[in-house]
Amino acid sequence: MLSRAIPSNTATLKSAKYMPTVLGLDSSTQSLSAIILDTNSGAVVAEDSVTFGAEFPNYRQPHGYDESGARGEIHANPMMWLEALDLLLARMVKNGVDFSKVASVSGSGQQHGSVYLRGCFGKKLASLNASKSLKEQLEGCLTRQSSPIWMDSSTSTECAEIADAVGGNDVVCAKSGSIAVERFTGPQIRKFAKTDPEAYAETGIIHLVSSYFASIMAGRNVAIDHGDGAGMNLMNLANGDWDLDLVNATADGLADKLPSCEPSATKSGKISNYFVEKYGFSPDCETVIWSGDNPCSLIGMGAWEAGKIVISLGTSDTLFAAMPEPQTDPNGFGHVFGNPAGGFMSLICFKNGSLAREAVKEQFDLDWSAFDQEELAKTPAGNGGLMMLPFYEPEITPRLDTGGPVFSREGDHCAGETVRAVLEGQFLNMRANFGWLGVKPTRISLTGGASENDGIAQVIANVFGVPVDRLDVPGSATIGAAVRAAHGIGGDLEKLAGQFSQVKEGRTIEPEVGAMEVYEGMVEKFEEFVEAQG
Ligand code: ADP
Ligand code: XUL
Repeated sequence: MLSRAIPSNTATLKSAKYMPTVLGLDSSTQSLSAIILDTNSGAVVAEDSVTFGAEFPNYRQPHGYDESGARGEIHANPMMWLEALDLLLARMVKNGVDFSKVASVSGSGQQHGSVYLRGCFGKKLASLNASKSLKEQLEGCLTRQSSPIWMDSSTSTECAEIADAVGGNDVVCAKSGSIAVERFTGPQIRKFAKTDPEAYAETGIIHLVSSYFASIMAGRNVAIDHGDGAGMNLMNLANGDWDLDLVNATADGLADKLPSCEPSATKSGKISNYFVEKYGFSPDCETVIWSGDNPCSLIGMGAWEAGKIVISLGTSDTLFAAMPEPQTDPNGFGHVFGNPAGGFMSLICFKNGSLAREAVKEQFDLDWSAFDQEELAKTPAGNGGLMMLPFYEPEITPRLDTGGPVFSREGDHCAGETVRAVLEGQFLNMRANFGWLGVKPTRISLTGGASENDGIAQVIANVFGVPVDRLDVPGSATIGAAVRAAHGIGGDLEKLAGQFSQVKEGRTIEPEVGAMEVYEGMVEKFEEFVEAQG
């Protein structure tokens, strides 16, 4: 059984001196972003972002990852991420950003992705030379040249093996908060250990995307936090530490290759001298361990206490909320992660998020404004009975590979119908899969790149039948990372949320009465449609 064991960092909170300017970094699927917040005035001091596909065409990964691998393998290049970090910070300095004022830095990483490094990684980090690049100096540390990321679905065999070894998926779920899941790090590690045992044996430490970056910022190996650690099928939620049954069922010798697991507000020491010398950070700048993008978003949306439901429309779409009591999804699709403020959060991930919407946008050669203002607007709520299973890629929730989108009616569907069908399919699917949280939302907070789109926000408001609030600044994971940097050195979360997690005036979308009724009647039909394909 799960218990309420994951602690917050209240000791640090009371003792630390409050410092005003903080930096949040966010290494997401497609980009690396930075935001500097002044926690005295509530101002956003600076923001910048590097998009992997556009800025590093030499890696030939237009969306930031390589999907040419066999049977659902999707990997990214951990050296591209380092090039992005050097580029981003250098560009910010060139644009006049003064990093010497930053008192603390933390970050957010796409969840589940893993980086495999030699034992010398920690030593290398401690002696980085500011006149060389991170890539030049750290490339030799990799024992695996690429990192499996959250989109990878190639480990069904390993999931079954891990579950069998510990007594079934019920046991995996009760211990870790999720059944064994293809994209989670444990099954990915097992596959690596099986397919390349020599490289696995040479691996001294395995980091998540979050702890990899956090280690680089701190100049030493640092911990994985409870938010991101819970996405590995390796951490025991009841005590916030590695679960040795799961670890031993995953791969031989794994316990010695994992960093420690700590509360999210843990400080990880002063910033590495590399960043002091190269980008002008103060040698007194503190670092705070990083978390996953969804736990960071929970903080950035001011939703760390139970009551708010957040929908994030990024590369994946996710629905999450702080949990009053930890409970797991009986269907095995949803997850329980550590809440960076202490306790737990739920998370449901839908793989067919922005990339499915982009596929429709590209199919009809639209821009985002035409997508909703022209095409969506042409069709009525309910699309005249036309439904779509919007699973352009094999879906995670529900676990279903339909080999592409499936319409409930055959024939040619025009742009307006297809735009509406993909959106209604996505949000009816969300509605059909969030019941296990036991929360009846009265409002929804919306974030992520696509939350800017009024038409998409309107469909969500109508499908869920509640108002949808959008924040002043769209990058909630990046803000959450910066807020966590402040929290780690004693900042007050309530005050920070008051400053940075406010709904922008005029940005709330109210549900439309007629449309709400149409969707109320469609949820069951949609569920039957899914069932018929399963
Ligand atoms: P991630 O953090 O996963 O990289 P983001 O939250 O930054 O993703 O969102 C990026 C996505 O947002 C892009 O892939 C794009 O499809 C989508 N997006 C950006 N602007 C719009 C818009 N106006 N309407 C719909 N989608 C948009
Ligand atoms: C969550 C998930 C994705 C990634 C990338 O479980 O797989 O949301 O965190 O954003």
